[in-house]
Amino acid sequence: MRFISDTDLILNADGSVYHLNLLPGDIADTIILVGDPERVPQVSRHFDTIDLKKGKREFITHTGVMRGKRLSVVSTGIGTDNIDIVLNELDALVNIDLDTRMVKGELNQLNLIRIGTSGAVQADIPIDSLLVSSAAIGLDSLMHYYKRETSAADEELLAAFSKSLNGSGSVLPYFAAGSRELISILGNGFKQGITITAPGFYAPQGRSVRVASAVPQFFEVINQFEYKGQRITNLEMETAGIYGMAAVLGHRAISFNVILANRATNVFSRTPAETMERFIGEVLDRVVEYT
Ligand code: R1P
Repeated sequence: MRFISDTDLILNADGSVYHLNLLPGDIADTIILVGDPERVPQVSRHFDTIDLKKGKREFITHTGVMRGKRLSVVSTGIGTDNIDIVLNELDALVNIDLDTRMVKGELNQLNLIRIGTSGAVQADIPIDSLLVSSAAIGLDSLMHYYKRETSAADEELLAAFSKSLNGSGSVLPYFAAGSRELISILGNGFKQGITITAPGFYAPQGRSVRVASAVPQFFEVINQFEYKGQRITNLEMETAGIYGMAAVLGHRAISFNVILANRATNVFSRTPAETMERFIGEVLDRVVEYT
């Protein structure tokens, strides 16, 4: 077994992982991931007890118990660069002996459940609805840095998408699927589709404010792309990283997208806070019952 050096995995003076500031016993094996740190107390106020509150930078963690089920909620901030940090450090907490710096013999598997906001790209996806990412296409570069296996079918879809988006090609996308098991259990009954994970909010999601986009065909391609009956449903900034990293590390992940905007109809929710509150409750009910 390989020894993990002090700089490959940095620990704080108290032995906690560097960015999350957490010790191994601090997290449950079912973890809700949210982008906004202010969403952490919104989730944990549904717990019957909150036993731990820790944080550093944008990474806030609350751990507690809801109807007998131990749960953690962790904020990731925005983007897949943060997802790289959060998933590696959560994994280290359960799969590396932080005293000996050796990988543990058995894999400890986490359930990672994202509840995030997102914009729909199809006119028929209602505002204030919940959508499950069956898979995601990453337009960021995170998963290009990890050795991973992808299926021929996923590669075919990716090649078709890449051809439509790029033509000559400056964006190198990757494909990452969620946990089939979690999606069939927790996502049952919700609309599903392929999510695009973007490396930014404005031009990388086809928005033009003051500077012209270098990829003017972006929105049209995403809206019209279809491959063997599958289409792209929404845009956000973490899911492909969560699905890709969960798969390489051996964890199970599902991403719930609270649809607050529809980019095809240019409409934004009038009740974003209420909508988020409602779906946090619905997702937690399912998590407590089924995981
Ligand atoms: C952009 O406003 C942020 O909102 C979405 C995007 O993925 C990005 O993180 O998710 P959260 O609401 O979970 O942060």
